Amino acid sequence: MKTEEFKLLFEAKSILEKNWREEYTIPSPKLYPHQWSWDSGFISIGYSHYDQDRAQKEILSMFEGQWANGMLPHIIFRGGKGYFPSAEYWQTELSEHSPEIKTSGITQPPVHALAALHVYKNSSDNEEAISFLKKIFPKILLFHRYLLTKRDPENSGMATIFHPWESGLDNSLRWDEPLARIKVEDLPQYKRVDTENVSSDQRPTDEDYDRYLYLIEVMKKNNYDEEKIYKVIPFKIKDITFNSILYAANQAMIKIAGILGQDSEEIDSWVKRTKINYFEYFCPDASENPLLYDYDLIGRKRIEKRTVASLTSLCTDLLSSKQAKALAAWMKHSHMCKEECAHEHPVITSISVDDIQFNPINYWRGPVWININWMLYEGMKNYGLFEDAKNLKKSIIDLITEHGFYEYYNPLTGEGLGADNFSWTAALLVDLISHRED
Ligand code: 9WN
Repeated sequence: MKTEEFKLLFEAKSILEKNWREEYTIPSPKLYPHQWSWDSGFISIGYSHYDQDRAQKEILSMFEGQWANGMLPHIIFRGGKGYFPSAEYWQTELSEHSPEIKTSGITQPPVHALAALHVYKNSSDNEEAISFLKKIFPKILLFHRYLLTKRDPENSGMATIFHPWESGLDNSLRWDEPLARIKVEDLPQYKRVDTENVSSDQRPTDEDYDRYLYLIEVMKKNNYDEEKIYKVIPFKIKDITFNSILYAANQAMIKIAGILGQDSEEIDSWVKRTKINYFEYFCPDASENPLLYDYDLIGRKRIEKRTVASLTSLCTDLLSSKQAKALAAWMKHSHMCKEECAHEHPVITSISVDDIQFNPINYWRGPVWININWMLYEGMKNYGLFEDAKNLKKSIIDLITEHGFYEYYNPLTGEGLGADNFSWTAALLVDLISHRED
């Protein structure tokens, strides 16, 4: 390992060490003082390269928040100060399914099976890893069953999200139109704290926050009962990224079932269902336009916004190699702002750089996010695009080397934005540096 890489690895591990809290990791001390669901998945992948015990604990502790109906909440409130909406705001005791431990009432992309498989593959103690898989497998199974039943009354093989925060890409352009439909009524007074920590031009607008909270109010009024929520909530999306991850996670679950010698019939049937309907929902005419878009169940149409979400189907094995190549070409043309960049970082932006709404500093509306770049790097390898994957990996590492471990980055200057000492940036860097196969 080169000295520079060694230093970077040391820094990444120190950030994870600072953010570690005995059995889980906070995303960042500044903005996010609790445990977040998909963050935990990414973080455990980092640990899996040098601390198997922590990697296992990270995922297992996240499932302490699992609801009796299988729902895995997006936050477990762990007592940290300074985050809103707080546990008191969510009032999850309104649901008969919520656990003793305080959580939010919505979910996030199901990356955990993928993470668990990484943990197993990178483990030094195989016996421990098998015992970990035995514990985690039934919990993830319950979560996926929840997503493909309670969140999929259409039986499509694709889960529906009820809130932009469930997508993990909170204020993406994709949600502008569905959110604009919402008439916010009777919203209790509240005070944002995120903009006390991070400049408001890097965060969602107040109007968006009103809508985010209004959606929570609708869920509370319906006691977090999915059947009732389905009938009344004004935001119902089959999200392309969420469902591409879910499909890949189900395939990881089939592998885990194989390792444990368990039956995978139910998971096989989910995968089959997704295969049948995926293109119908997201891209009915792939030969005309290779981009895949979310499906808005209320607007009854695809949300045709040119964002990085359209590329995340590279995480599945559902594309033909022609489609995968077309996506990769579009990615280069549209998402890597090489020429305008002060620093030459052809990493992938969250919004197409030629979109009129491209904003280099606002959250999911332009900046570069490391978890998404990492997923696309993995996705390119799925389709044999090794040269592209190798270049992307180098660019991610260069960006972090030059600008540090941030939540997101300005693609025009490379400047780090949002929270600093960000855990998944550190963890995925560890994973990238530790990969030897390319
Ligand atoms: C709301 C923790 C989370 C990530 C999300 C990211 C951001 C929260 C917020 O931070 O969302 O969940 O308050 O902005 O959008 O992907 O999991 O890192």
